[in-house]
Amino acid sequence: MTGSITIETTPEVKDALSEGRPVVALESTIITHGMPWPGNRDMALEVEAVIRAGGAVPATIAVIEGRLRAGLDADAITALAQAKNVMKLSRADLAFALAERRTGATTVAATMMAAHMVGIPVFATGGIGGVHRGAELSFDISADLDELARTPVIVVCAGAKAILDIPKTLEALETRGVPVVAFGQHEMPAFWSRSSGLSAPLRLDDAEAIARFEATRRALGGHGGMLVANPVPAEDEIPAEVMHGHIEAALKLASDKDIEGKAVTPFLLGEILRLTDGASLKTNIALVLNNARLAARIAVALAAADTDHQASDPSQSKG
Ligand code: PSU
Ligand code: MN
Repeated sequence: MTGSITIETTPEVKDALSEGRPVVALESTIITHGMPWPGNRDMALEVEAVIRAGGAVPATIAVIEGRLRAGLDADAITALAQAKNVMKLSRADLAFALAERRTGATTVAATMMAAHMVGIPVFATGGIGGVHRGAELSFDISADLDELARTPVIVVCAGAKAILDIPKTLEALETRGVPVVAFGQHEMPAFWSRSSGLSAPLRLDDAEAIARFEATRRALGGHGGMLVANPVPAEDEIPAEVMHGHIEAALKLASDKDIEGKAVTPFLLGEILRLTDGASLKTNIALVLNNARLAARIAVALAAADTDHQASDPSQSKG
């Protein structure tokens, strides 16, 4: 039995894609498992507004009652933000949710899959999954890393959270051939903080340069994704020294409570929210908005480059 999955798009997303206009994909796990209600809904709607203001069309990806959707309207986002028992979907279980008619939020990995299927080249999020601390014993390495290796979508994040092992995450990305580009600074940002103490493998300073790099990767062939690490704005950051203690406390509690598997990241985020008295959420929202702004600029630059390319090469024209 073979077949193809239909991705349901809103008319806005469908028109933009068919006309080659810029579109930015957004994940939904950050809504259902990353932030509490109602801040999660406010964040999701604000992110979409920022992308529109940047001249691109937002497409939030999720599985709603067994249907894979790219583009959710405000009512659908609000419903998802309050829904209970939403699955957290990665590559391993995206098809399960479709087959079993479940509702699920897509992680970075599953969002990349859907974005690529529908033809969206860039995606904005907060943080990616990575190599967890103690992974040498737990084997807890996010499927996001393998997805970045295989699926050609640019993921704009604010770096890897310091709840992860950032050096090991960078090593794993390098092994998988994933370029990691810090935006506007040499240092790898660490999500709530602008600095991680580690230098990023690559640095670029504007969206056009990222689009040129991507075009060259495509021309070279056989590439997967790219990770753009965009530091949180200085006025919104929580310095690494302040986060350090909270992260250690959250990790200890997770270990005492034997939190495992998919539950680890949501547990740590919730604990850090509590330990910072809500400050981590404010920073989280600010960095996602900042990433959405950059992703829109990259989408605009990519669309302009495609148009130029078609104009100069008649064989590439859509006629
Ligand atoms: N980082 C955040 N918020 C999130 C996530 C990461 O700050 O909500 C989510 C993303 O969807 C990411 C996923 O893809 O967690 C990684 O989960 P895991 O480590 O279980 O692969
Ligand atoms: Mn994991």
